[in-house]
Amino acid sequence: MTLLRSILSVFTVNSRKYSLNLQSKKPPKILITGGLGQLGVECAKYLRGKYGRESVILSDIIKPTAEVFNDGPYIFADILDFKGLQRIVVDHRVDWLIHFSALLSAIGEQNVPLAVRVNIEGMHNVIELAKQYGLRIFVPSTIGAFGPDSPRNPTPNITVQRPRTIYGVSKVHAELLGEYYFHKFGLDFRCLRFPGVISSDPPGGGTTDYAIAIFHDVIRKGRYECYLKPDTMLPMMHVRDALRALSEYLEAPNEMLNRRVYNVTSMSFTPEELADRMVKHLPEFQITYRPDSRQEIADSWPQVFDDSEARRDWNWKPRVDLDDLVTLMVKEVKEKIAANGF
Ligand code: VAH
Repeated sequence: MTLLRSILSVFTVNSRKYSLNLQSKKPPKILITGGLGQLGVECAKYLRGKYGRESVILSDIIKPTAEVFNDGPYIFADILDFKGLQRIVVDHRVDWLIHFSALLSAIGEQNVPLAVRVNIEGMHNVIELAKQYGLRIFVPSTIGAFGPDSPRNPTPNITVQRPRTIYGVSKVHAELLGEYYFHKFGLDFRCLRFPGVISSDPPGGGTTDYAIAIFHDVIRKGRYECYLKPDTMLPMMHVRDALRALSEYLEAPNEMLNRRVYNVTSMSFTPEELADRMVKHLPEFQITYRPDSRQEIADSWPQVFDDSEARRDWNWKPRVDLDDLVTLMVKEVKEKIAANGF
């Protein structure tokens, strides 16, 4: 037993033991799909920090930058090509799958047939793949999985879900399909409903993206025109909390999980509140408001997210509050603009 205890002690990260199946002594081999979306690159960096550079394979159908390519294993993977996915799982002996491929809320509304193919057919492929190869599979869901009939403040983990975007519909489908495969086949399906995730990488077709674009525009141009009304409250989270939530949830022993889909959040704020906090760091800037079609989407979403079940079951706890988020974003966006000039 002492040998096992010493091996297990090697893997203590951030005072958490990650749940190893006792057979294998190696860290899990992780495949990330949709790797060049908002979360992929940062997620790969974070998990490589825990499991080693070669343990995390980033994939997408787009050519990566040299920086991303040199950061660790990167391969082509089309989630609409089931045979290709099977080959990757076999050739790379994948254990865990993190499925980030999806068209987000605003861009999905502009191309519904593509959103159906990528978000729904893609989900069919990865869930069947995970079942066939006994993978642990993580699929992100969203506040967007709720609609105008759902209680908005707070929005509990279990309540009516009638979303009004194809993105939301596809994510409710993913949640229900994952839970079905868990109950029917014992598949280790895990899903977190994220609020708007705030990272320094430019946004990608969402409705909460104003909270990222505002930093890029204000730092570059000293002004920002917001497409949501000043008092539009939405749940939000800094990417550091999002990746820690994902990782802690993926490591949680099955016996801790009473659900397979959990709300998680860090805070809720409005564009006005965000701008007020930014003034401390960026004195001279102008914000104007010109709501567009995304206002209707935001008005159908939760204002405050209830993540009490995640806190109860696997000890989720956010660490980055609004002031930290603004400080981190000002620093990181300035660095990105200085480095890339964009
Ligand atoms: C979007 N950022 O706005 C995404 C997310 C929580 C919102 O799903 O579509």
